[in-house]
Amino acid sequence: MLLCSWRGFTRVAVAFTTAPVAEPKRGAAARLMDFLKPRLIPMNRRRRIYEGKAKVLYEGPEPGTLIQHFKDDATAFNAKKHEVIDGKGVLNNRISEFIFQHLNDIGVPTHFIRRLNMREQLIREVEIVPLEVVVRNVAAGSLSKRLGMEEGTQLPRSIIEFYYKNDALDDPMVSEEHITAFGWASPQEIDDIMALAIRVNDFLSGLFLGVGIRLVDFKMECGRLWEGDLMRIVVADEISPDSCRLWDIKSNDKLDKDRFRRDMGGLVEAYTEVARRLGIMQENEAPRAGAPKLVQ
Ligand code: AIR
Ligand code: ASP
Repeated sequence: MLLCSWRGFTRVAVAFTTAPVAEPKRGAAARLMDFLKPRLIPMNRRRRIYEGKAKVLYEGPEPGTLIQHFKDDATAFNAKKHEVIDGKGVLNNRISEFIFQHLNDIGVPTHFIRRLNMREQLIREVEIVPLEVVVRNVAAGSLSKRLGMEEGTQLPRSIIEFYYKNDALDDPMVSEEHITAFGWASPQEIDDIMALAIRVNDFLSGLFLGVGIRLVDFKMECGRLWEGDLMRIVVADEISPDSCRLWDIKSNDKLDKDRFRRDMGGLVEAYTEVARRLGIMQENEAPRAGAPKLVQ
């Protein structure tokens, strides 16, 4: 939709510039082209749509778009633990961009359009399904706790779980029965969500395995994207070391948010390592002591 209207704009613009316009009044052509100029809207003038624990959503430049801004805030246990970790937002923006762009490229629909700058990306506005969809390949975290299974145990097959997004309730685990009975998603939508979750898991597992990382588990969120009267379920939010468990294949070193949850330290170094292995950060971009700071 958006891209179409942009293409439309481009066509209009070309028509204005190439048509043999008879002596336009001075300045008129320039004014007609005004909409093509990037407009810099100061942060404090933007309309804030939603502020979450690690991200802010602002109104986008076109109807149906939003700007997703990655903050440096790290929270765990539903914000009972909170810290600001310099540089985390920049890393998550880049890593999530990389993953969502690849998902788009292999035909997995997502809300992602493009990255705008070090902390922000342009996304399609969707209606978020109030579920956290967790896919697990290896036992860890809450599954290990709940079922008394040692962390690191390979699961017999990938397991999909649903949690109801509600901080006050600590995101309780729910079944398909709860989801359909309370109208959070329809049976057809649950099927679509599970199909997406399996494709994302296959893609991510391979991607990370290729760079020596085991995808233990991850969380994703889905949204309803409306295109006229048609609606489809797309992958939304972010996929980053904040929302995945990533272990080094050889050493089992944790390269994810468990470093923060478990007070292990070295979070930015771990996220930087993930970005470096994926080929996102150029060698000369690696944070160095005393180096100039990345854009805030
Ligand atoms: N997750 C769940 N809620 C928020 C996040 N980020 C992710 C965790 C982990 C997976 O979901 O980062 O990758 C499973 O989490 P848990 O705590 O249920 O074991
Ligand atoms: N992101 C959630 C929180 O901020 C849960 C977690 O990651 O542990 O509490």
